[in-house]
Amino acid sequence: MITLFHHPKSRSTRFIFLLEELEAPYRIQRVTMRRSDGTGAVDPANPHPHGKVPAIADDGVVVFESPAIALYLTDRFPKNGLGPLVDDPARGAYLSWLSYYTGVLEPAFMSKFMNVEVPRGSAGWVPVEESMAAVIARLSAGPYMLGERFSAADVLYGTTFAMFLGSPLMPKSAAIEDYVQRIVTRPACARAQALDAGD
Ligand SMILES: N[C@@H](CCC(=O)N[C@@H](CS)C(=O)NCC(=O)O)C(=O)O
Repeated sequence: MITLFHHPKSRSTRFIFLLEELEAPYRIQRVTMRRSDGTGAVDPANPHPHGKVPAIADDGVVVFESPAIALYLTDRFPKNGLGPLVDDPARGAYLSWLSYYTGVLEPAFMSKFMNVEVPRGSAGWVPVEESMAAVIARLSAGPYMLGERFSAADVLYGTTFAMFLGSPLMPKSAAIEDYVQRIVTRPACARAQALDAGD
């Protein structure tokens, strides 16, 4: 049984979406967290080393950081094919785009938000316009990050883009708008929204 350490309307909401897609056995444990307005506090029940969400526990095995959690869950619950397994040729793209999500895409958005120029050649990420161009190129080859196949990577990318649509941080793109529609109209996403605050 998976325990999801969750705070409403945060990065952990998308893991309710993923767990619903996987049809995995899980329970939600609501935790407090520090908020950007200075309110809130780390919850001692949360096993994440910085008190962030998401984190999961699987019969005592703790996993934190979104790409690691996505990979762990899709390996652990393969029934619905939400992540290519180790012998699948699509595994390489899957690992790459999962890692890219927190290694490049999120820092790219954060740099723009903070109005900080990305130091080329030393930073491990790139400006958001360059990052989004790579994602859009990827999506021109198929409806999902892995081409024809919906995966946990789309849960991360689709929910993030849904949040940034219309924001000045986000380059305008019809391809991204269409992609967001494909992801957020999935029944599991609606179930996650309903479960988000009222578990
Ligand atoms: N790199 C982490 C980021 C997690 C994260 O920053 N989550 C926010 C909520 S959306 C949080 O827990 N903030 C509270 C804090 O920073 O203490 C991941 O992708 O899982």
